[in-house]
Amino acid sequence: MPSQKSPIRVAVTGAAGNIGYSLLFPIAAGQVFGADQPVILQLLEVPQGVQFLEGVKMELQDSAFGLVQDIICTSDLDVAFGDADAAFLVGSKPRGPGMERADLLSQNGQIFIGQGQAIDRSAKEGVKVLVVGNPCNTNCLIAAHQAKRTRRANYTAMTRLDQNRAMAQVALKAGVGVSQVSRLAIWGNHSPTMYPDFENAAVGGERLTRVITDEAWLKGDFIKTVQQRGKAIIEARGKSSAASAAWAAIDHMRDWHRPTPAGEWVSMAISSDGNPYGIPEGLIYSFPCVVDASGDYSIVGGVELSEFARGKALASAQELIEERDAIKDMLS
Ligand code: NAX
Repeated sequence: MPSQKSPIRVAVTGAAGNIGYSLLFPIAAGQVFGADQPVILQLLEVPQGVQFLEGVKMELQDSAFGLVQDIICTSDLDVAFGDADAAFLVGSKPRGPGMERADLLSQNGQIFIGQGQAIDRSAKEGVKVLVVGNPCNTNCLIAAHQAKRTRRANYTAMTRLDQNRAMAQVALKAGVGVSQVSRLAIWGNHSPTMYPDFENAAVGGERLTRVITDEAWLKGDFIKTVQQRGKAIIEARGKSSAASAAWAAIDHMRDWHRPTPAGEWVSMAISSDGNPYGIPEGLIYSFPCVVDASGDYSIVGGVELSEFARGKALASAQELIEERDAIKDMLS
């Protein structure tokens, strides 16, 4: 029987790219917004990408998804973000040969100024924005800076892939299923400085550090493996993570639309303003969060950070301050 709900509009940028290809089908199948929630897909590409996008649209049509009411392929920002309820900002410029990090920040910054302005002009006031395109925390900061009408707190960046990677490593080490691992939050930037907080995590409801007592592994190889996982995948596969990144985006957005189950946390990179942990303000920084029944997130309070953890959390904040300094003209 067709769903009685009215459709929501979901914008996806960079939709013809690798992550886009893995992301669109689960959205269309109801795995993000619910099995009874119809969707209108509003897909954005650069003009030279629209032709490929038309091919993706044909495949989406051929999948005969009952929930998909329309598929719009465009390179017009206001069409893509028009009345959007949710936006996945995946498209960005990859780092080219000889390109400095500062060039990457500034070239992507320009994209996210334009997209931020278009979202603020055209999307729904409460649009939920997830920035995936790298450097995602700072791209998100730039886009959020344009939010005058839309809700600035709803501009978030993705560290869920880092959380999922950390959970998988812990599960492998402990010899348990990944569903046994909880409260493993990522602090900081989506970059090799981020910190997976194993000290507050649990395995099978027990403190992780009681289950995995190999402290040298936790403080050494574990953190390093999670921080360097993206690079390891490029080396092994010859291409960057795509399906796992898409699934992390699905997890992030799905978990932002439902109350977080008791005892679980979700990592979300959000505004650091007013955070209770002394992380410098004015950044998009990943914290352990929970989502309430209205679909609003908040930072988990009362998490104890050891001196080791605090050092790592602040080092990642320092990197974000440097990224922000590099694009400060875009925030004026
Ligand atoms: P691809 O290069 O396969 O696809 C990107 C797509 O974006 C291309 O089709 C391109 O035409 C399009 N695009 C570029 N600029 C655009 C613009 N201004 N407007 C609309 N579309 C635009 O990259 P893919 O593997 O899909 O990765 C996308 C982004 O995700 C990259 O920035 C990547 O670094 C980032 N990642 C972020 C992760 C995270 O955890 N936050 C992990 C995975 C991934 O590395």
